[in-house]
Amino acid sequence: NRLVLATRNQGKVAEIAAMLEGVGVEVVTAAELGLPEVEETGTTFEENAGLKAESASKASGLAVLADDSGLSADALSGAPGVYSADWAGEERDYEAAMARLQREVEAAGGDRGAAFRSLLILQWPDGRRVLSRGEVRGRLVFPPRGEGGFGYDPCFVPEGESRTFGEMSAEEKRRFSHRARALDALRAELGL
Ligand code: ITT
Repeated sequence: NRLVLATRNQGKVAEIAAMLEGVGVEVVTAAELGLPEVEETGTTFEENAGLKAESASKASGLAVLADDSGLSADALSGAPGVYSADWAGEERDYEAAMARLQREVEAAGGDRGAAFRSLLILQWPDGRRVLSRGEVRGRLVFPPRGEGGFGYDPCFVPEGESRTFGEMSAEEKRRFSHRARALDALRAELGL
């Protein structure tokens, strides 16, 4: 009962593996299996999650779970969105990405509204797919705060909170997160 996490992002791996504890699947990662990296040429979360799911499925012959996600700023009409990882560049420099976000949001009038979104695709070896989405609204804070989580977590405060995702424990982030909501929706869909 193995499930491949079709991601190279260790932050996603940690969160998804923790959320799947007790579900009765053995989680293996794309890196552990030496699966090829995928070029994310899509322009939507759905397309990119589909590319990752298809590639890992073909290469492993196992059931796979892919996540495509990102942070969308209201002031920037949804950017960086699908391009959230691109903003961090090859070096995965999220301090630079958050500094750019602050500059662009301020230049665009300063609206701090934002949302994290996650799109999950579970794909079986026969090609069958189930797709689910999760979202959390909140606001951007600068300078970023906290060492927890990954990516843009230090500059995002979910609605109803005063701390950033970066200032929360993994368990606390999970109470709000787009990824937890998408995975809950997926489990509901599957009756798990
Ligand atoms: P894989 O494609 O291998 O899964 P990736 O990091 O490139 O890894 P994406 O293409 O989906 O993943 O890019 C999503 C980016 O959005 C990710 O790199 C983070 O910067 C950001 N992001 C998504 N979920 C996040 C979260 O829970 N906390 C902080 N940042 C997040």
